[in-house]
Amino acid sequence: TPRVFSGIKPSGGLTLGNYLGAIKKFVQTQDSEMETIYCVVDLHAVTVWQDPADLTHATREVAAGYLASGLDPAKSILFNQSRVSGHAELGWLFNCVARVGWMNRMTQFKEKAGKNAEKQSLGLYAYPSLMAADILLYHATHVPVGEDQKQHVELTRDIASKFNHDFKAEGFFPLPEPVIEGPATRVMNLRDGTKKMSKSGESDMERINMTDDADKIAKKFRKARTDPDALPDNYEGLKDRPEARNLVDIYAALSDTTAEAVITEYAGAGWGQFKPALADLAVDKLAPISEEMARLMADPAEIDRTLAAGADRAREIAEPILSKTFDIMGFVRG
Ligand code: AQP
Repeated sequence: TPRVFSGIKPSGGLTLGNYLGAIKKFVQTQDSEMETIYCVVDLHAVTVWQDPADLTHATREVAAGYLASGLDPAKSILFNQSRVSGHAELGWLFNCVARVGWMNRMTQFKEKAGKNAEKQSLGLYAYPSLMAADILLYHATHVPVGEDQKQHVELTRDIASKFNHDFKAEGFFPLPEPVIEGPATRVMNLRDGTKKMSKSGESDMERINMTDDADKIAKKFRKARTDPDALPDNYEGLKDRPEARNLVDIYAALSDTTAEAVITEYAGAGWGQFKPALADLAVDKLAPISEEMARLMADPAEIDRTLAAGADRAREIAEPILSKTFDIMGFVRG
């Protein structure tokens, strides 16, 4: 059966990018035929410094974000990565399958490391190999992600096929497909339309957090960078206007329509009209979720129980696959 795996790092508060690019799609997928496994990938978060108390808080907050957005632990498996030791174990085996040259081509590492590659953790560099383990530990076939993760899913396919080939285990690891659909596969930074919106971006004004209140959301959209022109009458007209296009894409994703339909509705509108409409829409969609997140966060023990129960179910799927992997490679385990 097709199986879906995806995850979110607890490296800060959830953003509108995480919501539209990931969580919203995860929730839609849980009602399909596919088996769905969603993870709070805490082992990935520590590839950059995390204050321990912040990691604890963010782990629960990401879990609360999933649940408040409609993820149902009865339909999907929801857990945090570090509770299932198979991720780290398979991650190590994949470090020995993946090549240094492959890692050198990963654009996310280059973007995150900037000129300071030498000072980054070894974990940040090897991150895509652990991500491959996250997916393949469950023999997942579909990986819903934002555009920024496409290259890592492609690397996962490379690792799977090299493993299958090297160990003469054709077909053992499936070659998973990235699922990148809809109008908000890459939500951009509100202050610079050429950069993606990130949890850990420098300024809070560049992102909408899922926990922002109505005033903050309105203020951030009001101050969002745009150009002086009105909205064009077709989507093509936004081609060289990254900030404007981003706001239109966000509007489309929030209202479950296409960017073309939004343009048709707002053709010729100025920002004084469009931005408040966008802010109202965002508040409308996010307020019930952030209220529910706050309610869930008031009982951290309950969140922890949900994650523990999900981890038990995840382990049941992972253990035979990991065990078979060790066998294929010739490890003595009996
Ligand atoms: N701006 C975005 N637009 C669309 N999708 C996005 N995602 C993240 N940002 C956007 C998607 O959210 C999922 C979880 O991402 P992640 O938290 O594991 O890692 P990330 O992509 O590195 O997210 P951030 O917010 O940028 O975190 P930091 O700043 O800590 O590195 C993925 O499916 C991702 O595509």
